[in-house]
Amino acid sequence: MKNLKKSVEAFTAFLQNAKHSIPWVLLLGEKGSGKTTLLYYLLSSNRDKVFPETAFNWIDISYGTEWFKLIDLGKEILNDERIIEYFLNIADGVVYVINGETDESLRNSTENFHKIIDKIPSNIPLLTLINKRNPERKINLNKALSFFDLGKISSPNDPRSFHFEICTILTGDGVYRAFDWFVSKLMDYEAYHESVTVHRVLIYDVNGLLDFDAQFSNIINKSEDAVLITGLLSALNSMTRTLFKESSFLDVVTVGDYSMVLVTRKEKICCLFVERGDALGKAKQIAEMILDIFLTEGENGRIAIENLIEESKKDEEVIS
Ligand SMILES: Nc1nc2c(ncn2[C@@H]2O[C@H](COP(=O)(O)OP(=O)(O)OP(=O)(O)O)[C@@H](O)[C@H]2O)c(=O)[nH]1
Ligand SMILES: [Mg+2]
Repeated sequence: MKNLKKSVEAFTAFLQNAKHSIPWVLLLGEKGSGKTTLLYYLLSSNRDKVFPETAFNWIDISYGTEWFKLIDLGKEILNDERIIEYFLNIADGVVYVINGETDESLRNSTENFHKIIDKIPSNIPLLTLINKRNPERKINLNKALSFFDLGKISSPNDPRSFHFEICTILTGDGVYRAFDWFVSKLMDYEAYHESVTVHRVLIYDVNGLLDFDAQFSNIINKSEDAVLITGLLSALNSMTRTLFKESSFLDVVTVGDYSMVLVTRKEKICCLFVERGDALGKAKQIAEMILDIFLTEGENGRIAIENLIEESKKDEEVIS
């Protein structure tokens, strides 16, 4: 029991601190409304319609060219309000599945929905699926919406991005229409645009002499380290060229938590120290832009280079 408590604590601490490289989406809705069916439908629309009973699904879903993580808490876990609140705090979006099988189930489901709506942060998108409206029990959206108190969902003082869709998850009817909206909202968040955190920039010539050094954090913070790394990279580069003939250059070296991204032009090599897992294509673009500045302005370009790196932390538009 003690061990279990410990591992739960460790897991929740991990969740709290985990970096969301893709958005995390929490599935909510009363038991039997169709959450797990939805998860499996998104995972593969051709799958057998029999789902394993699990307490907790935590699965990366690809949607077109985008990815998000879907968190499906089984019915036992969903009974615990504290757990739901906890997951609402770390979610980047919520999908609420309403059981719309009959008018009565729709009424019950919307009651539960209204109980929790205040706890769903208004700065994340909310998709509400009114499920199980099989063709023989069609309902129009206006009628379905009359069960909801829209003023509680979004108000001028506390607006939120929300969308309703009537669907039959079992056959997929309506699911893509709903997720086209939802995924585009999820991806609007700047955090999921590629960002690169540069810790240090070194520019050296092919002979291994250090020309430029700018530091943005305190990893490898001694100047002699920069000279040492420059020498090492230069040696590795000339070895690469000897081994693989003429124009081969190193481009990425990953050590520990950091990656060194190298770009070469006109006898100069720019090395960026970035976070492991950062978008490497973008890091290379930044390195090329830095080299452009350095080759035209030399040391006078330092401020332009520093501005470029600040921008790359938050805004992909600068680079693309
Ligand atoms: N008729 C109909 N049945 C559906 C539809 N979607 C799901 N179901 C059925 O509803 C039942 C419950 O679906 P689940 O996906 O397990 O529901 P859940 O929300 O994950 O339930 P818990 O995990 O118990 O909270 C299953 O038998 C599904 O086949 C639908 O669109 N139409
Ligand atoms: Mg389920």
